[in-house]
Amino acid sequence: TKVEQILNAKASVQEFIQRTHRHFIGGEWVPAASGETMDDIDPSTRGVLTQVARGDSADVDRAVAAAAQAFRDKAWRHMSPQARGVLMWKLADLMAAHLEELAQIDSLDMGMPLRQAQYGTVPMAIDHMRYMAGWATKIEGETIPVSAGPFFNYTVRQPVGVVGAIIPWNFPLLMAIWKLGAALAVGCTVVLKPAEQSPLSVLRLAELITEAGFPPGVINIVTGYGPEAGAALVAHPGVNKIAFTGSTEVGKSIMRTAADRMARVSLELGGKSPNIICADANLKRAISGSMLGIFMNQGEVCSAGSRIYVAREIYDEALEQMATYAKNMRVGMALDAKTQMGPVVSAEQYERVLGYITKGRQEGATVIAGGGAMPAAGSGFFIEPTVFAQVTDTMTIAQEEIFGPVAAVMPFDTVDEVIERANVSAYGLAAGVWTENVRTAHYLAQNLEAGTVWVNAYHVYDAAAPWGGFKQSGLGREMGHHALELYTETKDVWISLQ
Ligand code: TXE
Repeated sequence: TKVEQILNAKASVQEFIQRTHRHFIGGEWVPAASGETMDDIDPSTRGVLTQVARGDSADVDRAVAAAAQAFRDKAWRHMSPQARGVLMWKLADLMAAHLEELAQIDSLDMGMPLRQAQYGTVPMAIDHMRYMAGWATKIEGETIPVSAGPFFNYTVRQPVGVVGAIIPWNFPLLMAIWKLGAALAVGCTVVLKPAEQSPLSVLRLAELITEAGFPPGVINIVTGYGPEAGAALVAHPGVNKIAFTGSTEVGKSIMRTAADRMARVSLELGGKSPNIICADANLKRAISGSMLGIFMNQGEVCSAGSRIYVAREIYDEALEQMATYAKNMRVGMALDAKTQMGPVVSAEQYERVLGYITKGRQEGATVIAGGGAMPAAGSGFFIEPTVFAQVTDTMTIAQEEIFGPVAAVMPFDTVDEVIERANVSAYGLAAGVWTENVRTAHYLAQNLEAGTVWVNAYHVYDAAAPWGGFKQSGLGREMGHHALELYTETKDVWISLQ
């Protein structure tokens, strides 16, 4: 079955995947200093797709040195903002020319349904690169009318330096571009560590980076495990800023390590996002939107709407429609164009999600759809789209991030009550609201503790709109012009006029 799924890929993808994969450092492809490699698994089949270099601190040292040198080198430092923007746009064009290939690689590597990769996430990555390319020429300072005396006072915004970017496996290419876009626009250089589960699209991106003509060392990629390559990057004194997307637990440890040298940190962490369906909602839209909210990308989305609160008067009807929706989803091989939901990413994630389903049952919730593994879909890590009813706020499945296709559905009585229950969570990434009443919509949007609130929609994103979490969902905002703040230092200059 391993061979079957790869054989469905484009010839160029098959050829790429079967190559020897190395680190990309200083514009060169180099093996791990230790000579070690690690297996990369296809979650749709559990077969080994290929091997990639297993990096450690020796490789990170080399990559940071290359990035530091590129940061000082005039090829990058003196490149005009416009030329930087043109290079970024060129990279976006190359990504667009290879869109289908990049989509297939992510799909094979982490189980994302091909149609989602091809029409959703890869196009979003291209849009993001183009949006950020436009910012390269617009990193402006201010002139400030100071009262301290006859001075001319102005600010300049300078790149923070070498960025260590660590990304997760759920949207491999897109997460890489979210970090690279803003960092390159302002003139930083980057060492990027992709997740060990899904490093391939980023390695293909490195080839396009070379083709676009970026100076060597501006972007470096070290593959490897989190506690080895990732931790070495976080601890490296040459890294000025760490941009991380991943679990809250690792995010906290990164912040602790970074504190020692005051490295800049931005964090995009977990969530347990509430999605609230009011009695006056357009139920048809609310159900399909909410099911997309939890099942998109197998629920492996930081902003998954995993706590669904439904007004009590429509609770039973909503449950019935959710169950029907979940049971009708096409779960299958990621690369199959008909697949709506693929496998979860790894054996570890598979066990973790199934463990939460068992826990939900044990704690007294009722499964109304799915509820277990799905071997019928294939030999990979397939889990049924699962909906739990009779969930209470204190149950584990209502509190912890499952990061899988599992919805916890709870009734509510009043808007103020649901706000309080929604906000009890330690997380605060996103929230959904379904109502036809404009006052209710604004009232909920104002009062929910979340970095993003969607009204009568879920999972909509745009390069221009800021993204990030309240509370333990993170620190800082990616996307939009807000992201530029994460990669610049503001310098204030005083010129005496006498
Ligand atoms: O995340 P990790 P995992 C959540 C989700 C999931 C859980 C575990 O709930 O079930 O986290 O997933 C690197 N120093 N999210 O274990 O470990 C790692 O190599 C430096 C939510 O995959 O946080 C990878 O590149 N780096 C999330 C990245 O961190 C380290 C997306 C993320 O892996 C490291 C992913 C260390 N000590 C998981 N340890 C979201 N916000 O979307 C690991 N890494």
